[in-house]
Amino acid sequence: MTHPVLACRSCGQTDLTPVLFLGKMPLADRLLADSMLADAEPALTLTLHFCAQCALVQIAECVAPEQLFCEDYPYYSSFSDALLKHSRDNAKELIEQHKLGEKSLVVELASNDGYLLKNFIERGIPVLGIDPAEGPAKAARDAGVETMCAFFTEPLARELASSGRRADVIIGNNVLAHVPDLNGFVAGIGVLLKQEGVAVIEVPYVKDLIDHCEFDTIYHEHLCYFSVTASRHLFARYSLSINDVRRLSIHGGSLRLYVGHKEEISPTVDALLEDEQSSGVDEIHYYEDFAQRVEQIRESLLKLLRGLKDEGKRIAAYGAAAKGATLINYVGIGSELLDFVVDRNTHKQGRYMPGQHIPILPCDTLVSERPDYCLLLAWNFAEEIMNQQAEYIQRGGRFIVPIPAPRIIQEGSVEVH
Ligand code: JHZ
Repeated sequence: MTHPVLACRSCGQTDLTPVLFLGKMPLADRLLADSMLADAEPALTLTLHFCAQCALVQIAECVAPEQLFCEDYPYYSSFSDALLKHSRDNAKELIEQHKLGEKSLVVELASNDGYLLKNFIERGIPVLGIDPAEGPAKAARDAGVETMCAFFTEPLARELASSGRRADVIIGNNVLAHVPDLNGFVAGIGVLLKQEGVAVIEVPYVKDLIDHCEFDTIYHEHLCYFSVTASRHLFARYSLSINDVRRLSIHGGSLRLYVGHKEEISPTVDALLEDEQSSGVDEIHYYEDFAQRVEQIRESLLKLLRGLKDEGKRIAAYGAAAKGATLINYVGIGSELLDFVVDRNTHKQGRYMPGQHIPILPCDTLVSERPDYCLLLAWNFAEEIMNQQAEYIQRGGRFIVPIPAPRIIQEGSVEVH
């Protein structure tokens, strides 16, 4: 089921340096139904490595994508208002900047439930979504977004291009990290993108991951963790140029790369490359104390939760996020500490967290059950979630934010980094 990679997924170099060993972990988005609880669950090693040749950070393991992004894939983008706004703003800006209209084509790779493409449809702009997960793809079609249920590959790009469907804009948000054949995927972008077109790619930023110790965003779905340095090597191999880049706060810190066939590199790209070089993102030293910092979070979070339990407090968690599965399984937070997890996503409710088998319930359970503390597993949406949970907080409930260092949030002090 998993095959350790022997070579860098981008440049092929075979001498990867280990950075972090998370032990054996369940598959983060494999939420269990009642009928699955008695069966043995897959538990696979999870190890982070650094490629000294092209600076790409990556895990060594590779689970078959068909197993991860199946019909049962529970992640639906539309459950976060902040993400919907982020996507709407992105679409609006692209429509204006590139003067998109009824003769344009916008293709989204990993289009999920159509959360982003619907913004183009509303403005009469033709779109095509491509996503391998049947559940979200069906939701997108039901919402009127034309969606192919498929993995995006270079052969698929050739098929589309030869049938006259080359794209003015290709969007790929949170997909590059999930792709085992990185080179084929990027080659496909080159084939599908019109000569004057732009590919807009969002990836979680490895510098934010390391600086803020976001180790929970490491799971089997996320094969690679990108910097501008590593991305530039990858895209350049296919004569694609990163012409602009923005740092975004979404998902704990992301990069948005603007990629084209023509080289028109903005000073922002060089500035960020220089910043990466001076902070050492392209060298192994940068990653050397990461494992130790992760261990500190594990110890202090366990100490905090056990201390609260010893005082007789009840604790629940918010967000059956994939990152939540890494957090509770690596730290060792089971049902002796957490009573339940709440999540807005109706596809997740009624299921159980992988590994620890903690039940996932609707969000109003927080107010009806009123646990004293709520561990915020979806800490990347802290502001949005705490605003929604004003009643829980008013009645005395307190959130615990685990990353970058475990802390209890006092009423009225929502801090998000
Ligand atoms: P969320 C996802 O990871 C999926 P996850 C994926 N693997 C990826 O690449 C990264 O994002 C970038 C819920 N929620 O999105 C929804 C509420 O209940 O941070 C989600 O289940 N109420 C493709 O799964 C979870 O929390 C709310 O108000 O780690 C958040 O998961 C909000 C805002 C969210 O990421």
